[in-house]
Amino acid sequence: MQPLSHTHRQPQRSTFKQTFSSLAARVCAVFLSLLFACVARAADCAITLQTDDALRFVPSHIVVPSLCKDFTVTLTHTGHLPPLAMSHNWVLTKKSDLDGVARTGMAAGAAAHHVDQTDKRVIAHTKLIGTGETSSVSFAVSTLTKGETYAFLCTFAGHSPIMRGTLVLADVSR
Ligand SMILES: [Cu+2]
Repeated sequence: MQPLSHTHRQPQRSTFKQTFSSLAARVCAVFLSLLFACVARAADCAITLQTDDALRFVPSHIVVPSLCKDFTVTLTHTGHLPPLAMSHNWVLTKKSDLDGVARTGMAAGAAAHHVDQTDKRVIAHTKLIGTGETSSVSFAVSTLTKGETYAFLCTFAGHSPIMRGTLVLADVSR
C-alpha cells in the first residue's frame, strides 16, 4: 500500500507544483504590469502647454519619455485678444523641417488650422485655438527617434519666428 499511495501522491504533488507555478506566474505578470503602469504614470506621458497674447509656449521644451506608448500635448490659450488677432496652434516637426512647415502652414489658412494636411513633415498638431480654448493631440511615441531634435511651432500668421520650442525623446522618466 505504501508504494501505491506514494505513486498516487506524486502526481498530486506535481499538479500542486504546476498550479503553484502558474499562480506565481500570474501574480508576477500582474505585479509587472502594475509596476510598468506605475513607471509609465510617473513618466507622465502628457503635458499641458500654456499660451496667451505673448508669442510663447510655456514650457518651451518637452522631454518625451521613451517608455510612453503615446504622448499627449494639450494647448491652452489664456490670452485676451480676439482670435483673428491672436490664435495659436502647436505643430510638431523635425527641427530641420521647421521653416518649410512654417511656410506650408501659413499658406494653408485658418480654416485648415494653418496646417497643410499633405505636408508629411508634420508629425502632430493641435487645432488652431483662440482665447479660452483648449486643444489636445496624441501621437505614437514610436514616430520619434532618439538623438533627433524636434521642434514645435505656431503656424498662425507671423508667429513661427518667435513662437517655437524643442522636443526630444529620452530614456528618462522626466
Ligand atoms: Cu501663435
